[in-house]
Amino acid sequence: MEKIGTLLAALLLTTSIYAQQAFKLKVSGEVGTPLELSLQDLTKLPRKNAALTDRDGKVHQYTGVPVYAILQKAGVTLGGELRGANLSKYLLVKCADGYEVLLSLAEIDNSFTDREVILADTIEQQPLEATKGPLRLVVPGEKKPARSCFQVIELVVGYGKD
Ligand SMILES: Nc1nc2c(c(=O)[nH]1)N[C@H]1C(S)=C(S)[C@@H](COP(=O)(O)O)O[C@H]1N2
Ligand SMILES: [Mo]
Repeated sequence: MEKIGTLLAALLLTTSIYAQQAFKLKVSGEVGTPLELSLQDLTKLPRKNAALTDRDGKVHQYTGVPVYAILQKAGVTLGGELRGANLSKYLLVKCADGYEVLLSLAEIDNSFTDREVILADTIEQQPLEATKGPLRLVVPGEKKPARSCFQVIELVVGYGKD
C-alpha cells in the first residue's frame, strides 16, 4: 500500500513537472512578432513585485514578469509609439477556464502609469498553487481582484478603433 502511495506521488510529481515544461504562454494579435514563451523563456525577462488585495481585504505579495516587458518583446507599440491611433489598442488576457479580462495598453505602459501589472509566478515567495498557476495576472491598485485573472494562457493585443 505504501509502495502504491509512493508510486502515485512520483507519478503526480512527474505529471506536474511535465505540465510545467510543456506550458507555453501565447502572445498574439496586433504584435510585431507572435510569441510562444515557455516558463524558462520568462526567466530571462525582468522581475517585479506587485501587491494584490484579495476579496477579504488581505494583501498578498506576488512576483513575476511585467506584462510591459513581454509585450515589448513581441514588438507591441508601447512607450513613444503609444500615441494617436495606437491608443485604441487593448490587451485581452485569456485564461484556461475561458475567463478573459481586458486592459488598455496605456494601463500597462510605464510611460503612462507607475502601476506595474505583472504576470506573477509566485505568491509570498512560493510558486502559485496549480489551480492559480503557473501564471496569474496581477493588476495592483484596484478595489477588487476581478481583473487579476489566474491560469493565464494567452495575451492577445487587439485594435478597438472603429
Ligand atoms: N481565470 C480566472 N481568473 C479569475 C477569476 C476566474 O473566474 N477565472 N475570477 C476573478 C475574480 S471575480 C476574483 S474575485 C478573483 C479571486 O481570486 P482568488 O480566488 O485568488 O481569491 O480572481 C479573479 N480571477
Ligand atoms: Mo470576484
